[in-house]
This record gives sequence, structure tokens and C-alpha cells, in this order.
Amino acid sequence: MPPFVRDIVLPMDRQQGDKLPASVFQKYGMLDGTWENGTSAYAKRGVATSVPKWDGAKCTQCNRCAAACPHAAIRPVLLTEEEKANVPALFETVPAKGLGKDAPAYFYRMQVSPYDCLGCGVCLTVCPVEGALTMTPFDEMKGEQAHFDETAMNESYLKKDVISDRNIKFLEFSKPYFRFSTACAGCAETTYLKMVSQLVGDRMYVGNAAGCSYAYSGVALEAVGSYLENWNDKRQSRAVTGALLAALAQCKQTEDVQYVMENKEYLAKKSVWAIGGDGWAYDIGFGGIDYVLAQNRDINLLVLDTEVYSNTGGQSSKATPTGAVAKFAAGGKQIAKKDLGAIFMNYGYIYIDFVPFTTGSKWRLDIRGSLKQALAAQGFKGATRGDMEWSQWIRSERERLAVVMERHGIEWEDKGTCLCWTTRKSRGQRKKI
Ligand SMILES: Cc1ncc(C[n+]2csc(CCOP(=O)(O)OP(=O)(O)O)c2C)c(N)n1
Ligand code: SF4
Ligand code: SF4
Repeated sequence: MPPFVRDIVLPMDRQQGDKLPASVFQKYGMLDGTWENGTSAYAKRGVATSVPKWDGAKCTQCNRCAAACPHAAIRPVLLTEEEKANVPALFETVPAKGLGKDAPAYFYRMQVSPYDCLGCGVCLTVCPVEGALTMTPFDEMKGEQAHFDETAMNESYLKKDVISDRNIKFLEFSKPYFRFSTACAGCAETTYLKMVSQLVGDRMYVGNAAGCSYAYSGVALEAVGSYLENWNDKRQSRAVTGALLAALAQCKQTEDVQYVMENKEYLAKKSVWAIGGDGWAYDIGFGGIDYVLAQNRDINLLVLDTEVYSNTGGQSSKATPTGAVAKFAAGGKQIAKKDLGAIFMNYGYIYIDFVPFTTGSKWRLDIRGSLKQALAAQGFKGATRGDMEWSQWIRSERERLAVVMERHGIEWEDKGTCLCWTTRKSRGQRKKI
């Protein structure tokens, strides 16, 4: 256990924080209010009366349970044959499936953390297979904690060749930097935060609003050239930063090299986020958000829209829909939900998306789904498979371009080189329009 957790976090968890001397905060460099990330991993509460038990024979390995769990208390694990031989025999696995034809022969297990699970049952709700998960008394399951701590939490087992953001299944094999939150059982907000932390959590800066969301993410020459060229590219940044650090470690440790190594956390491109609830985004903090978004800077905004002020007891906000009963709207909300997306769309350069993962959507991390949503919001409503949102949008862009060209007296000819996806069946082939 890290000394910081032993000396500060545990006494505070035991309601003994007011007995801690100022010197202990000074010792850990916390007088300015900074806090270590990831300390909830040490607060094993064991509050659930029953937790999910996994049946590998029935499981389809879709990872939806892991994606939906708001507390990151159920995680998929992939092991090689060799790794499997080194873990306890009770850590039962099944051959992994659905990883692609070129994937190595991994073994799969969905592992629950009984002491982190809150028994909310969200994982069972999203599981497509009856009986793949069964709520089972905590006492019967608590022995599985060792499997979670020793194998599922062992980062050396993370499979970098499998992890990707192409869909939820592949994303879920990655490490959630936001996990074991103390949110209420089944909280939908933390499901999203956990997912964002899986996408960009290792290089994320967050400013978060008051509300339920507190305390996030807590979480050579050739190499130099490559770093300088690519550090600002969000896809390349991790790799070139890693290469630069590896190269610097081999160099003569001059003062300059040491300075860079000591400040390595600043090297990778950061993913900057403003996060808060609907009360913050639609009401209290709206002016501030608008100011920031009006700068056209590289920033992400995540609104955890629970349609009420959750943290202060469920008062209605401007995000509360018409007719919904909430505090201050006891007779049903009289006016319509404010359309925050439409307001920000006016800036023209902001990409807006809705990610209704917990309300029945299947694969909303899918770019296709997101693009479709974004274009539909601009009025391009797909009619048939041959007349989809993006083909309509491309046509309209061409028409607009033609008008602009004509206005400037520019002659142009349609060469038929504009490419567009047609139907799902013809994926992989492109058709000229
Ligand atoms: C400027 C300001 N006004 C009021 C509050 C009090 N306050 C704290 S949490 C909260 C509710 C926030 O609701 P929401 O933004 O929807 O987040 P949720 O709790 O639902 O995550 C309020 C009103 C505050 N912290 N700051
Ligand atoms: S019961 Fe709730 S907290 Fe426990 S693993 Fe399932 S989704 Fe996570
Ligand atoms: S949701 Fe159900 S089928 Fe999918 S991985 Fe979890 S247990 Fe298996």
C-alpha cells in the first residue's frame, strides 16, 4: 500500500481525518490542495449483498457488462497460454472469440471485484444472454477478490494488440483510469467517465464542475525528430513520447536530459476536458462554457445530462424535459428541454454528439453512428440504404460549392470523382456519385 494511502487516505476513510497533523500533508506536498489519483482502489468497501457470477460457457464475450458497470467492478481479462499456466487454476478461462482472424489464441475471463461491486445489477441489465451473469450472495463470491486484485488488475496482462477504440468490446480490454468511484450504485454518469478515461485517460486534463462529478482521472535524435513532428497528433503522441523517453534514457544524463525526464508528464499531447452535469452546463455554468467554446480551442466538453441537479437532490434544470416531475417542477415541467447542442452548433466548428449508451443504444462509440447522428442533427435524414445521411450531405456540399463557383465566375466540371459509402452490404467498395 502506498505510504500516502496509509498515512492520509485510510485515516480519512475511518473518519479520523481531523486528527491528522498538518505536517503529514506537508510531507506529501499537499498543502496546495493537490491529491494523488487512484486512491479509491484501496477503499475495498464490500457493500453489495450480491454480486454477479460469470458463466464462461454462456458468455458471448461482448464486454457490454464491463462497459456499462459504473464502478469498473467487472473487467475482461485476456491471457496467453503461458500466462494462463501461471495464474491459479480457479481463474477459469474460455478460449477468446471475436478478436479478429489474425488475433493470437488468447483465453478470456470476465472477472468481478466483489469488494468494489455495488450490487446495482446494471451489468445483468445490459447482458444479452440469459444466465451469463447471475447475482450471487457476496459471501459465496468474496473469494474471487484475489483473482481480481492479482490477475485482472495486473497491467502486464493488458493486451495492447487487441485494445482499440473501434467499438466497446475492444475498448473494454483497456485500463479504466477512472474506477471504483464512490458514486451511488448504478450511477450512469460514471459509466461515461470511465469510458472517457479508457479513451484518453493517460493524457487527460479535466476541469470539472460542482455536482456529482468530483476528482477525476485519479489518473534519441530520431525519436526527438519524430516527437517534434508528431507530439500534437492525438493518435501518434503516445507512441512518439514513449520513444523519446526510451531514447533519452539511453543518452548521457546531462542537466538538460534530466530536466526533460523530470518533466515527462508534459510531453504527450493532452486531451483537455470540461466535465459536469446538466445543472452546470445548461444553467449555472452556461455563460462560462459558452465563453470557452467561443474560442475555437481544442477542448472537449462532456455534459453528464441526468436532466436534474442530482447532487443537490433532483431539482429541475433547463435540461429537464417537458412534463417531467422534479423538485421545482412538481406538477410536471412546463417548458421544453433547452437544446444545448443546437445552440453550440451555431458556432459551426463544434462537433456535437449524443452518447446514449445506457438507454438501449448498441454501439454508440462507433464513428458511423456518431456521424449519422451529427448529420441527422443538421437536417440530413437518411431515407433508404442508397440515400443515406452522408450521401445527402456530400450532394448538398457539392451544390453549395457549385453556387459559390458560379458566383465567382469559375468554370467547373463534374469529374465524378466524389466518393461515397453506399449500402452496408457494399462496405469495402466505393461508388462514384
Ligand atoms: C455557482 C454555483 N451555484 C450553485 C452551486 C451548488 N451546487 C452544487 S452541486 C449542484 C447541482 C449540480 O447539478 P448538475 O450540474 O446537474 O450535476 P449532477 O449533480 O447532476 O452531476 C449545485 C446547484 C455551486 N456549487 N455553484
Ligand atoms: S452489479 Fe453493478 S457494480 Fe457490480 S459489477 Fe454489475 S454493474 Fe458493476
Ligand atoms: S454482457 Fe454478458 S455476454 Fe457480454 S461479456 Fe458480459 S457476461 Fe458476457
